[in-house]
Amino acid sequence: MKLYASRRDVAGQHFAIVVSRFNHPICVRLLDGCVEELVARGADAEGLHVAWVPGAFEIPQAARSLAVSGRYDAIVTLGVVIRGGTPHFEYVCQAVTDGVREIVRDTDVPVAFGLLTCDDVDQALERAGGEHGNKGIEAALAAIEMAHLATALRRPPDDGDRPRRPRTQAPRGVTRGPRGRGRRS
Ligand code: INI
Repeated sequence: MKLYASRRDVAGQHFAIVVSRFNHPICVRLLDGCVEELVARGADAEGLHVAWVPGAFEIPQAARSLAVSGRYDAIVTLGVVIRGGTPHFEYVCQAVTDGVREIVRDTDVPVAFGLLTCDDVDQALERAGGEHGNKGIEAALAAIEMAHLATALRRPPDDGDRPRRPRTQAPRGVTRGPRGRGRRS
């Protein structure tokens, strides 16, 4: 049996973080938790690249640009959406979720989903360093683990004489970079 080991140490990988400015005080807590975790696990603080965006809706656009640059082993997305009295909440949450999922599908670059979707500010604070932990830390850990796994899965071990299946084609508009990453053609 071949086991792809889970690794939670940073070993020379490069990470970018996209963080939303909307609900800024809570987003800063997520960002602090994320950066502290990456550094505690071996990342060079100077090597972490952080892109602020106005609101959560803008997260996928920035994350996609970073992913297709081919410079990062994983992207972390951080933001806070708080339910109001209109359906706006649902539209923003859906757009971010769909957008992040599409980046992963199109580029194969891991994107950790650190978006809080809460009914009120208290719920968000509880998940940004409060009694329910810090989702920025969880997103950092997911990014590290998936960066290792994605690298390992791009070069699976040779399993003897078992015939290889043809590689699936990249989606239209995306070509594989030298390290197997998605790049826009
Ligand atoms: N953006 C957020 O990140 N969180 C929110 O709670 C939020 N609410 O509630 O409106 C929010 N809206 C802004 C949105 O993300 C875009 O920045 C804006 O629509 C401009 O495109």
